[in-house]
Amino acid sequence: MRLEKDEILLHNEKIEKKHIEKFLQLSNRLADKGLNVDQIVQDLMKLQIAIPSWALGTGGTRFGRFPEGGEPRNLEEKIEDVGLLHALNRSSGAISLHIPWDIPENYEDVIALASSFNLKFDAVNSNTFQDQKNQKYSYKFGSLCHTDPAIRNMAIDHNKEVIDHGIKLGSEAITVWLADGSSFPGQQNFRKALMRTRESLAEIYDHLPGSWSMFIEYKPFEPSFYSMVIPDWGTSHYLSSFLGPKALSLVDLGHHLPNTNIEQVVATLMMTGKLGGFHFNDSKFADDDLTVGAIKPYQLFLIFNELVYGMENNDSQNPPLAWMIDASHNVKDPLEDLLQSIEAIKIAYAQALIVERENLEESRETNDVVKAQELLQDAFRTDVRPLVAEARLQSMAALEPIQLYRDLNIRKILKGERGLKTIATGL
Ligand code: LRH
Ligand code: MN
Repeated sequence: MRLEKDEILLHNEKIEKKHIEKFLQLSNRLADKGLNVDQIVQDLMKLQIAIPSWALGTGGTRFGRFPEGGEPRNLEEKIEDVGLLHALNRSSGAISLHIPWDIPENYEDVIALASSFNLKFDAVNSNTFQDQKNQKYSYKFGSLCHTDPAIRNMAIDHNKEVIDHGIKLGSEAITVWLADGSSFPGQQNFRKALMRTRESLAEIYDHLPGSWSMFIEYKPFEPSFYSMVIPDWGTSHYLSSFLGPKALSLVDLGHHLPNTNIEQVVATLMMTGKLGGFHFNDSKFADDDLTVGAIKPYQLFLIFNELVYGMENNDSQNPPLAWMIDASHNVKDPLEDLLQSIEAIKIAYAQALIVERENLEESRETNDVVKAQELLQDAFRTDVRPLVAEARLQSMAALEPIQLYRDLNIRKILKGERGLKTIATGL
């Protein structure tokens, strides 16, 4: 399904007047504080978030899965759905593929289809956490860390194949997340497992084209429940520092133990030039992959506060970041869930962009703790949605994407086209 420009223009015309009132009111307040509202809107328009190809259907848990209906049946329909999101918010200009769930049958056609929706291909993801049909060996006891060199080589070859798929698609990064670890004390030699993983990653690193990056994604547990070979940012940082400048750490917000200060992890990775990018989501307990900003919006703001500080030339040696969502939808329409997640990311970015940075640094240097918090929370408590909406309006997107998605009955149309029982590949 393809959205026509006039459907968006018609939608905006109906609500533009109300939007302009709110936007002007907020802009005047921010301008009084010496903030450059035009620049903020430009920055918001520029931020493009990649959509995971594995999160366009309804996910499930081991207890059950409740298909939404109208789910994409193949890569082409997944690209159409991301194209739909991008037409609605002009903020989802890329798709991140997972191999082998999304191996293109015809690269030209897939690239042409994606560019017809103004979409690029962001990082490609390898998968050595499942055994594929007719696979020679099993990854049951790991992949890049496996005690058997034949299985390590199989996993290394898979990652090289994923890079080759990405090269044909115009992608410039591979994300390596390993389920490798142990579920019982004594099961694994931690040192040997990490060393074998380091050596395996080095072989994959040597296969990277000049302009490519390798994102090393860490996770404290699941599906291994006693230890993971790459459990935290420190281990990811050790590996990316050992491997070389193309290796960077990927921060999946759901991959932290409760109460971890993720904004400090982000600051440290960025200050050391090793922050590659994000898998945005939210969680209450574990790797819940919930809608971004649904549970801990203040933490998301504090993370963007560190990112804006870093991007304002304080951490200039850190390469441009990869912005991606990694979510799984159990009870929401996947497309509405993704629209909400992108809105939450843009809101956190806008709040961070209106922080009075000089005053904040001055209050920090003078240990005026109360003033520092007041300045941060003034930004967090400012309703910046008119800024985010204005960025959409100037990008020819919908002022209220979810409202338009519903007014056009898009899910009903997709169910009509694809049926109620279709299940998209992915989680
Ligand atoms: C692991 C993870 C990883 C993906 C997978 C779909 O939990 O976050 O990024 O490969 O989810
Ligand atoms: Mn992830």
